[in-house]
Amino acid sequence: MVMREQKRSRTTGALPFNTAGKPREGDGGREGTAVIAKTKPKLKRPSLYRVLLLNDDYTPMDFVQHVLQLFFNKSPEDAERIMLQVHHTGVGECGVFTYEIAETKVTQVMEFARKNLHPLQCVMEKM
Ligand code: TYC
Repeated sequence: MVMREQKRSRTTGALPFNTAGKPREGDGGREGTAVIAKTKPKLKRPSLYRVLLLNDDYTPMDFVQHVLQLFFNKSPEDAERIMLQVHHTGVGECGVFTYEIAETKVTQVMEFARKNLHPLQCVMEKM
């Protein structure tokens, strides 16, 4: 029997002919090719949430301004403008954040208001 030297597949190391001298077909004719699974880079932008203050008849105006400066880093001028917007229209925007930050802000404001016995309401809404 004549044994020819065979070159192994670079990718699988398989020999191209079997011991009977027949071409291997176990790979459906793809011998020498490699399948590389593409994994999609799943980069989704996080959803954003608007944090809002709601109006009520009892929370003092200066307390609301204080909240806006303390928890939302607003200037005294912006804090007054937003407070008046809430006072006149019923609702005003404190800021836009990702879910966890928005949730934390709402919790902090609500706790601060309750501790000071004010009925101030702070909520978040998906944009
Ligand atoms: N309406 C309140 C008042 O007249 C002031 C106020 C403003 C309360 C904004 C809540 O989110 C608020 N004292």
